[in-house]
Amino acid sequence: MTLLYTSDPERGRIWRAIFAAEASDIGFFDPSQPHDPATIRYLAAWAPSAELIASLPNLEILFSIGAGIDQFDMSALPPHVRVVRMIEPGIAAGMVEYVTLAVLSLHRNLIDYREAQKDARWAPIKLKPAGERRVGVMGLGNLGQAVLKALKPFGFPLSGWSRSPHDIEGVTCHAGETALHDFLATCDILICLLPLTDETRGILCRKTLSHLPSGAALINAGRGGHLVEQDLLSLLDDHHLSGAFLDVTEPEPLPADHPFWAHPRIVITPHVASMTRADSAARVLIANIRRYEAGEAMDGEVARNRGY
Ligand code: NDP
Ligand code: OXD
Repeated sequence: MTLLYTSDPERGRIWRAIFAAEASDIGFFDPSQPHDPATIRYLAAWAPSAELIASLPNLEILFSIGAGIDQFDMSALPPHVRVVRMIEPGIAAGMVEYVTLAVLSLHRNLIDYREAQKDARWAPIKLKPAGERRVGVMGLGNLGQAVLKALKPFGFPLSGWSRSPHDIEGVTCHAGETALHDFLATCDILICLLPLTDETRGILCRKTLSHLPSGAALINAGRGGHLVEQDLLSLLDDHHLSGAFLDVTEPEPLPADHPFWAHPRIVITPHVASMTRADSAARVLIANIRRYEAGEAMDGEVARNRGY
């Protein structure tokens, strides 16, 4: 059993130590170490090149270092290779913090106060109770559900939208394309936590965002490819939308001359909503390799034909 690890060296050092202490039967290599490519059965990577994939004739599983797998070039991956995304508590904890920060900032008018401060303007805005601010999450997976659970105690009316039906206590759940417009009509704050697939690329566009109530705000922590940038700019400029928190853009990094940087109603963060935590992720990976070796289902295995 041999794993090749090709992501950042700092995490690699932590992983190597955990593998040595807790799973010494699994060989742990990085590309700088001499190794026979034919012995590699598992690859842990963020965006492996087609050349690297082609050089591993006995690859069985590609493990993503992160929650997303849209960065993989699936056309370079032989059909029998299984793909597993990362589900570990550090990613969910980071996302919960980021989305809570963004929802509370929007709910408490932080964008307006940031603007007022620039002009030394003392301009209080009447408080709106949380019970009157409807929050909706696109994507009811691992992260969407963690975020909804964290938002519940504030008292926001909560809703969610996913591909297949879900039943989550305290959340009005909608499913499928035909339910999208009804869902959007109930979101004063819309949070995107979808994976990027052929079906979801460009989903945050004028056609869909126009169904949000007037004055609604957007939080995109999914992928930059979900958003049609020009549509967001024109909906903000028309005052149909009141603000946006964007953690993800396309491309990344966002070019220095991009209009998002200077827009007074947009808050940009550089894809930092959450980060894979090295220690917990190493243990999740070891557990998944053990499950696979035992013929059991792996946590986070992706349906390759579905794209997530
Ligand atoms: P999951 O796979 O657990 O959940 C995905 C959810 O999206 C599911 O509820 C799924 O529906 C829903 N979905 C997928 N396709 C559609 C569709 N066509 N229409 C409606 N709903 C759809 O993913 P995670 O929660 O773990 O992660 C979500 C995404 O968050 C990642 O793919 C990544 O892009 C992003 N991310 C961003 C980070 C950041 O730092 N900004 C960090 C980590 C992740 P169903 O339940 O019916 O299958
Ligand atoms: C991830 C990410 O997918 O950091 O984990 O975006």
